[in-house]
Amino acid sequence: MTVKISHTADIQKFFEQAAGFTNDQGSPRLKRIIQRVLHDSAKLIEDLQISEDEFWQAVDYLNRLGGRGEAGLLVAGLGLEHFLDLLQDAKDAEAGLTGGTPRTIEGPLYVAGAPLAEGQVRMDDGSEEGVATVMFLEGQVLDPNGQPLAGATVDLWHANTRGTYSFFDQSQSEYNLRRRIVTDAEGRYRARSIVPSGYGCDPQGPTQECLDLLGRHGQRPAHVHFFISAPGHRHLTTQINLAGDKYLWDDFAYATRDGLVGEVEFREDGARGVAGRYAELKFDFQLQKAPDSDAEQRSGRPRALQQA
Ligand code: MBD
Ligand code: FE
Repeated sequence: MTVKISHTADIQKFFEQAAGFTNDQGSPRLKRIIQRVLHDSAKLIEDLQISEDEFWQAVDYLNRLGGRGEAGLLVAGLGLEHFLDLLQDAKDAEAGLTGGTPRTIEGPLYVAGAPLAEGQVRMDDGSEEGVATVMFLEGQVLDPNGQPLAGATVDLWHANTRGTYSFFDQSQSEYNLRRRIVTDAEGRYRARSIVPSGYGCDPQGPTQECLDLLGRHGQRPAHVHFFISAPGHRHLTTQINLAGDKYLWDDFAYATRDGLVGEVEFREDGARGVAGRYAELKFDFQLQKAPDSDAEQRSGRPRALQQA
């Protein structure tokens, strides 16, 4: 027989008190959320008969997760960040806000304030020359009618050949493989960079520890992240995931979507002034009209900012 008490009036009143319902300070919104977290946690403890050992292991896990700065990684790996996209897609469909390039998750590795360039830029610091394949990444930003958007901001970031990101990988130079490009008169952005490798969770970290217990890997396909914005248009957070990658449709973070697969073409014709093999990746983005000015901005998610 399983004893259950979380539904009783006494316990509910107790958690309401713990969530601050009986005082008039603080945040009514947070009180409501915390009361729900407490109630749902108690119900889960009862329903799954969580042992004390399991409970305290979970508390310790959260300490270790935060200590390693991996909370954003875990929510991506458990599909919750992708769920937020699916929920927003459903809200958009209901509101008739459709069309344009699909959104997909930002992930936990953006850094604000990357160097700003007009039209074109080189993104890599040359430190992987001879190891990396040079990649020319270019395309147009288009409005809902397919007309080019001049003056749009393309804020892009990606990993190096080892699948790691500058700032989080302190061995890389500041803002390596991170740039903001303002589109030219034809709505074009052009970047010379390197072909990225896929990301893998730290095998020693708490996220991978959880994934191991779920029988899952922690790998992402090679990809490039984008924030695209333009006055009067809806902010777009998306990624290009690279065709041919083993993990393209087996992404631990569930970011790959139809319409977001990039075909890298490899060439060896000297046409770009690069000796030997290089890559081309062409990708256009189409924005929606912003329903209001808030929609022009990215979310208020707390993000890293490189200190000079
Ligand atoms: C990444 O590079 C990434 O894009 C996501 C979503 C999670 C972890 C690493
Ligand atoms: Fe990434």
